[in-house]
Amino acid sequence: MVKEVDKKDIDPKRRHRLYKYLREEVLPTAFCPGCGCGIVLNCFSHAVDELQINPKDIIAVTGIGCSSWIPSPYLLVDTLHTTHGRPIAFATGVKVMQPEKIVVVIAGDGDLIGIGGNHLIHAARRNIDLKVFLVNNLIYGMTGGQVSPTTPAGISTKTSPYGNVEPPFEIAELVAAAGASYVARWTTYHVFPLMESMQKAITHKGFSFIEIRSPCPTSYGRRINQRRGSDTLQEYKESSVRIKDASNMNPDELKDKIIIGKLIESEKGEFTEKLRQLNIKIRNEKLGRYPEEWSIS
Ligand SMILES: Cc1ncc(C[n+]2csc(CCOP(=O)(O)OP(=O)(O)O)c2C)c(N)n1
Ligand SMILES: [Mg+2]
Repeated sequence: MVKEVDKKDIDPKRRHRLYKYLREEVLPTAFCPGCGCGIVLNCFSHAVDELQINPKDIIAVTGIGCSSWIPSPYLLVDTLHTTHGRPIAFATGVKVMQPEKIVVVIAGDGDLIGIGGNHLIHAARRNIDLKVFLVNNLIYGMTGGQVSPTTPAGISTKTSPYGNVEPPFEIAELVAAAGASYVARWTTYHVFPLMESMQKAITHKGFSFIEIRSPCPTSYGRRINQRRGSDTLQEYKESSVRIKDASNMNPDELKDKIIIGKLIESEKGEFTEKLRQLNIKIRNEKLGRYPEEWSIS
């Protein structure tokens, strides 16, 4: 039998440095064996640690789904566990009221692209400074495996038992086209590039979006003969193509490939910044009507 170690007995100097970003009282995580959510949590914690960010400066917003558990309850930052499909709407409100905070959204494909798809594309269009990490496991994982907007055509799921007849969204391309200023796609196999991309997203000013392809052996993998998370990681290893190599390949060669890397990185006006500038302009133009102490700079 493994002896339980009382956490109070551990020498603080020997404790892993990432513990300070995690809510220890709820560890270990509730994720299934082979789930990619733990890898995303690990990469995000490393990214924050590498950037030496004070966790108090982060507000993490999430919806409903297995991937929504990554920030809430596991991250030791201020978290807002909202309703299914609504994290970007809540995060927009948070960012408008607290523009100095790093506002992060971590949620799933069902949440951000299915029910929440409208919020996603409009937030990208506004280029609001949110850091959105989409955990794309190609399925509604938490609710038992219903078809999602990223489920590939032909796949049999709970709600498409004879095969999915819908084509999936190429979500990173869609978000880039909608106006986001940083967009990348990685998988949970590519942990170091993913971590560096998260650092980039965190420091970039504007709507930053990373599609993270992530295994769900429980609700999706078993449908495609990937019963272990490592089977899916093997697929990511074999099927991923760097974006610069993909540009020299034809559509047949790119069939069933995962194109990884940075799709877009550009500088353009950010929503809350523009809003603030406008507020200053209007308030100062009308200053005569207000007491001096109300003026803002
Ligand atoms: C308004 C509403 N509709 C449906 C649900 C049921 N529901 C909870 S999680 C979920 C899907 C989660 O899928 P995804 O966002 O991809 O997250 P995953 O579990 O795959 O990480 C659904 C449909 C809900 N909670 N609220
Ligand atoms: Mg999902």
